[in-house]
Amino acid sequence: MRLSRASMVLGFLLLFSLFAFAQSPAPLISNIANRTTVNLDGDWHTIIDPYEFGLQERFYLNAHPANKTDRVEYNFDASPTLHVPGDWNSQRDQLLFYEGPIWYRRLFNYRKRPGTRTFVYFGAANYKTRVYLNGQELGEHEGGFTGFNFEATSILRDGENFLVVEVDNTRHADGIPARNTDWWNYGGLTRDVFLVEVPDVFVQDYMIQLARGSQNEISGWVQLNGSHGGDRITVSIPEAGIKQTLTADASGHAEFHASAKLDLWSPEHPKLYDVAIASGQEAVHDQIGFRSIEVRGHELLLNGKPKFLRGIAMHEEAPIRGGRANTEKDAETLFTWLRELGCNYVRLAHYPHNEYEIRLADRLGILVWSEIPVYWDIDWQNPATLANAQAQLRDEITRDRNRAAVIFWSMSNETPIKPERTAFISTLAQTARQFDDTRLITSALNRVDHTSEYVRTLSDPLGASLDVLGINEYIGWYEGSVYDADQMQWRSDYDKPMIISEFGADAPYGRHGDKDERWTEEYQANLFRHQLGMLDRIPNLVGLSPWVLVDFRSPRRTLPGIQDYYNRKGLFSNHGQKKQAFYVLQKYYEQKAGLPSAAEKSGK
Ligand code: GCB
Repeated sequence: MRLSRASMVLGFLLLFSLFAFAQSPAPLISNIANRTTVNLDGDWHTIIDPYEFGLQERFYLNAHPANKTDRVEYNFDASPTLHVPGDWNSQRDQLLFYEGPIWYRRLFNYRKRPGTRTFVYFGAANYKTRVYLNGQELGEHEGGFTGFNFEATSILRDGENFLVVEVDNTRHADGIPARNTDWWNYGGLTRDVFLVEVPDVFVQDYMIQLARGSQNEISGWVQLNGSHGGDRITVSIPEAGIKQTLTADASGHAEFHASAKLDLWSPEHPKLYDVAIASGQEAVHDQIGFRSIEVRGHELLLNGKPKFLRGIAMHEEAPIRGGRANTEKDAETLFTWLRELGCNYVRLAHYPHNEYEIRLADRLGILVWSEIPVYWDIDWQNPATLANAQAQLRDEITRDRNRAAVIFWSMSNETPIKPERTAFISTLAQTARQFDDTRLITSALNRVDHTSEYVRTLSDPLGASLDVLGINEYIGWYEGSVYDADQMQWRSDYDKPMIISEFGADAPYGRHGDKDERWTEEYQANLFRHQLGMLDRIPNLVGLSPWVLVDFRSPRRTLPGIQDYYNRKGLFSNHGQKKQAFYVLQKYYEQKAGLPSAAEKSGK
């Protein structure tokens, strides 16, 4: 068959339009937990598509053969299910290492209500996602750890609807993260899926926080969706005696300022106020804490007073059952363990964690470092990669900027020093400050100068763009000996607070030996003792988050009998057993908090 030039051009244009005009998600709706929703979690039928036939075969049509001669080579009804929310790797043995697309389908009944708009909301899907409703594309999304939503109002119908979602966890050199990390590349619809029902004009998002540096002035804004201006919005915080009526401008935006004597949120007293944002028929409720977080020289001030962060780093991995953590119960288990350790702070590595964790941190009074997965080396010079990182940052901040627990936005982890990287991350820092000027900006750095054998100096130019400096160091594990820590001095070119954001050693639970034998609990505990001694001599130190709360899965950790695809630097094993180093750190934190030690309490 010969194609005419015109039809080739047309074909090309059609193809181009498919890629160029794929819909982006609608602006993210915040506070999903307190909206009217229909939960679409459960067992979804799935088709694995390693050779990427799904698009060509139009899986999104959920088609059935129209007659006996018709060729339809796929069948969702006859295909196995995967549970949503959930990664696929830990649900089916044959998918443990799978990287590629899997298509999901969910049928649901719906009854449309007049005056209501409906969005399909995904808490997260790793990594690229295409969403189709009743055979029509709603749009696509990139990034594995942030929420996204599409408006579905005009495509939804009364009665049965079908939602088809392609999720592809292929790693990409220009992705965020890029191809190489130290965690499992869990694919799938890893967080809850909802339909969200809102009025025609609705409260899409808001920020209600203390103004930067203030302890009694609340300031913020409300953003309506569907407004042409003039809508009235009432913000009330009854317990603080605040009730204000605002008027939306032509873009649906309204600013808010109020002074009040507030009972401030802190780890010791995690006070949350009921806040209501009402407009038209809608009233969105939230529970919001108010606290200030600032830097003065190299001090970190919470509510105006110096604060020391007794922390731990953790991945979003479910304890005991394994796989991605994605329920309230998972969050409760992890936070119970870190509280038992004596923490008032957690580094949520290396990507935005689910909202259950952040909400729980707010209720329990655990301060949070939240991070986007700009990890190791990425495609620094690619504008699309920067736009992707900025979008992930925007959606992370949109979801969590009303949570008092979150004090740090972290831009990156262990990135190599080079001009294009410093420019990239500095741009991200600016972006973060535009979205939220009340929190502090940080990054975990690990390139330091060896000024002399026992002097390390932080002079990374990125330090200039940060409020707080995170340092990952592995003295005694990846570098030198455990005992080097006894003499090590730390300096910084910046008069800024410093956090040791990682140190650690691998030890499978129950593996014993003497304190100088690698891969033993004794080695890990000994390393912690020497590290903690060193940390006490760092003048700018405002906290630490050793690596890591729980052993976690990683495909690069293959050592048989020891790692077996787990990074073993946890203080807990993945089955929840405490290693010796747990008790070393627990004791240190008791001293830091001025508490009697467990041994003193029991009178031993
Ligand atoms: C690091 C990384 C972390 C790794 C850890 C390790 O520096 O930030 O993601 O898992 O070291 O165990 O090597």
